[in-house]
Amino acid sequence: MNGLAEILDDAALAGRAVPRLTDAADLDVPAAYEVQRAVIERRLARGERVIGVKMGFTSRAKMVQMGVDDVIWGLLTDAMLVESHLDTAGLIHPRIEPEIAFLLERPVRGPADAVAAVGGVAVGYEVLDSRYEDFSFTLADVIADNASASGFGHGPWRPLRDVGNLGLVMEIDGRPVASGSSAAILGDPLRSLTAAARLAAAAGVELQPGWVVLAGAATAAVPLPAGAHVRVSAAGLGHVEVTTR
Ligand code: OOG
Ligand code: MG
Repeated sequence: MNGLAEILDDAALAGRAVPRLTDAADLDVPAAYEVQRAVIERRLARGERVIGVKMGFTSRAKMVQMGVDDVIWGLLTDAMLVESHLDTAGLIHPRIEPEIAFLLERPVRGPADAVAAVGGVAVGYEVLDSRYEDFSFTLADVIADNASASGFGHGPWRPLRDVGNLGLVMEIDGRPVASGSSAAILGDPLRSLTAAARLAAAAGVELQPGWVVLAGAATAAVPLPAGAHVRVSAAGLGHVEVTTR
């Protein structure tokens, strides 16, 4: 697992794509999550901290775009949190997608704890940067690659409210590039939060107070160029912006 994790981690550090692991190795889903964990361990060894989890393929739009049809999860570290500017120079082929984010204010030991643990909800975005050539992978490949996680940001935290059907719009340089409804995320992003709690519990991970949970994109991701201004808004949650260079 460590050799495979090293391939992916080096690819991320160098900003250079690698062939899919499954082209050369037999990798099933449990083994892929072991590789993912080893990738995270390498980040932790460099001083990063886990600050949340992300869900992937919780909407049909994403499943169809990437040709994968299982919900997956990955881990977010503090180094992935984007404030208002992102340098894309070190990235391979970044994409951006709108997200709904939850902030936990209590530990979550299992799905039954999840909703009561939420301290806030926000509109967010995720920057994906698959470490694989052509952004192409199997389910096991993308799990090993920490679900393509690269960066994320969120708008102001709001008290939890019904987020089951919020209009989401993502604009680049003032032009709408993706729009949809939060209902596309498993029918309600709260279901994705509960699923995150279930997957984490099964993996022996306790979600911590202060952690962020990204529920998954409601729309397909779009290429993120340098020198762009991106704005993602969700009805009732305000907006979040990021400028790339
Ligand atoms: C994998 C990550 C999927 C989401 O929100 O569905 C994801 C990818 O599309 O490269 O983050
Ligand atoms: Mg995502």
